[in-house]
Amino acid sequence: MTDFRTLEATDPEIYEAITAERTRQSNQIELIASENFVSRAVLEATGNVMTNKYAEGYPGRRYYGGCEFVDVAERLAIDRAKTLFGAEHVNVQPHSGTQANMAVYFAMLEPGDTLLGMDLASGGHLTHGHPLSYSGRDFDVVTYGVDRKTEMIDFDQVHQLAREHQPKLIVCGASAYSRIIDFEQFGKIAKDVGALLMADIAHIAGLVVAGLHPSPVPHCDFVTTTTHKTLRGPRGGLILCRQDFAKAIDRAVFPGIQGGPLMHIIAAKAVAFNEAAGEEFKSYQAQLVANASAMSRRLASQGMRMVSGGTDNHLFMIDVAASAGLTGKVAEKALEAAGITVNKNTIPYDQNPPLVASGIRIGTPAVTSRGMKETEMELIADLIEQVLKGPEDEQVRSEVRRQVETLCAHFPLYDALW
Ligand code: DSN
Repeated sequence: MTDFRTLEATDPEIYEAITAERTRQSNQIELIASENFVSRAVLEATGNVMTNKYAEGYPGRRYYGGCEFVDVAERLAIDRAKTLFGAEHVNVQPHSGTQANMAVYFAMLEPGDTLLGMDLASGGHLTHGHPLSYSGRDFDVVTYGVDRKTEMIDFDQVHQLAREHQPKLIVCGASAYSRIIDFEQFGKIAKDVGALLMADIAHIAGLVVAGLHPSPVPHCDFVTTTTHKTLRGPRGGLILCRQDFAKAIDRAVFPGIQGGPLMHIIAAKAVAFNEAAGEEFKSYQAQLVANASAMSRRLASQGMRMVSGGTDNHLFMIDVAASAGLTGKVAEKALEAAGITVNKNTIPYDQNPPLVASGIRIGTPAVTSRGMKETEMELIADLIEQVLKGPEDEQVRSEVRRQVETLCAHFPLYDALW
């Protein structure tokens, strides 16, 4: 029987965990480049009765009755995403970025086909062919990296590898790369070797929508993204493709790799796409780029080594080994203890394994969503510098923690909701 008591009454343990997580998000500085804080409207749309509905299939072609209203939500999500990205075809059902990438591979590749992707240590993603991911298990993977000196994509290397290995699919896009990605150049290489081209813009989707990063859409056969990073929607994935591939992609998502779509999440994606079409979203994206630039410049001026020398987008990487004689693991822990959340990250040509790493990755989508600007970025940079210079110093940690809490109190988060 349906229990209409509140979550607090029915499951105090989970209620407590959620409340504690809200407090954690409110009281710390969130600098994980792939995280963000959604709007109240997106949050509301993620928790609604559409979670009850089975809707295998696509709008107007479902395997279940009673889909008229979820059809409205999915059609809105599709139409809004098409307009937002200027895409010919859109599939809004992937549960995550990993599933979005899997669907493209499932649609286009056979086991043993060659895939050319960016390697993880240089800033790529697990699903771009890493041996521990499905993408590295089923395909013959060749990887490109970055130039040792500039730490930027080396297009001569990409072209040479593409000519030599004749991949069926080239994957561009990254998870830890702070520079503009030249999708046009990738498009030329793919054309030259007769390869399909997929861009994974999970990190930069918001910048692309706002015109702050060149769009991959005119140059790629497929574009995948998550919806929860700079795009500021619910957790989930999205595929854009040329009309020629529409059927293959839709079939690959369902019934290929997924069953029933998460209709409440699709409704929330539609809300986020609507928000992303507005002018306010453009200024938000401009501010988050300005914030990343301000924070990285301040840290560089304090002697920190930035991978590739800086940033063009929402994130940057600090080489903490060269800058402070630390590992990424130690830096991440010390900053966390001081109320600043980042993630350790391998840097190009890293000597340390991923769980230790020589770098930390820093991004500004979440702090910008709270309303912070350049002045706060410089203050945060100073706090980071203090912690990295005294990672074990309890006094430094507690003083930084105090300043973090004061700063957070000036930029409240979801306070009106609970
Ligand atoms: N977890 C995402 C990121 O942090 O970039 C990638 O899957």
